[in-house]
Amino acid sequence: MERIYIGLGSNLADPAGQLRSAVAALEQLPQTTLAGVSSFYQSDSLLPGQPRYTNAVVALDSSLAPIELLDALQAIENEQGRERLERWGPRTLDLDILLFGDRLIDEPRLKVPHYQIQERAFVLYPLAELAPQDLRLADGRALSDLLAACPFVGLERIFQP
Ligand code: A4P
Ligand code: MG
Repeated sequence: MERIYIGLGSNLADPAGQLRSAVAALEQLPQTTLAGVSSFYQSDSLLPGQPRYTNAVVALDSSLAPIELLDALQAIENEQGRERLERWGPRTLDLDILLFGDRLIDEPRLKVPHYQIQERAFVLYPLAELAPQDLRLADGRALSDLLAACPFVGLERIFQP
């Protein structure tokens, strides 16, 4: 079993409902137990002209291999109506593998830790609700240092599920 953190995001078709459906789907994954769900947060899109996002982080304990998990996440995205019209386009559901145990993964389909974690308050703050305070990423960076360098700006905590 490895501890995995998944970032959830949606900015279409009832985002909070999309996130709740995704949590229910993650709970059903084989060889996997749900270990925690963060609060939900709203923030403006990184790209102008898109609806605001709702984001959250989920902790899983799983014995799935990383690519098996990625396949399962993409199946959940597709089941929830994700259409890949353009990269970075608005989406009903985005599921990103943020951290996977203490693995560093650099494959064409999968990079872990997820890129730009350090710039994204909507990832770091929900992650910090679930992770141990002394968490280090597989590349050695301390979560506490990333948080200290990424102000809680523009984030609105909407509720605790
Ligand atoms: N991929 C590589 N590494 C990973 C990983 N660790 N987890 C590959 C998941 N997938 C990974 O992703 C493209 C490809 O990345 C996948 O096929 C997979 O093999 P995608 O989900 O199809 O495309 P995308 O979501 O458009 O790209 P990406 O890079 O995930 O977009 P971002 O960076 O997530 O940006 N503003 C706010 N406030 N909140 C947001 O959540 N999200 C975005 C999307 C922009 N602005 C936002 C938010
Ligand atoms: Mg994605």
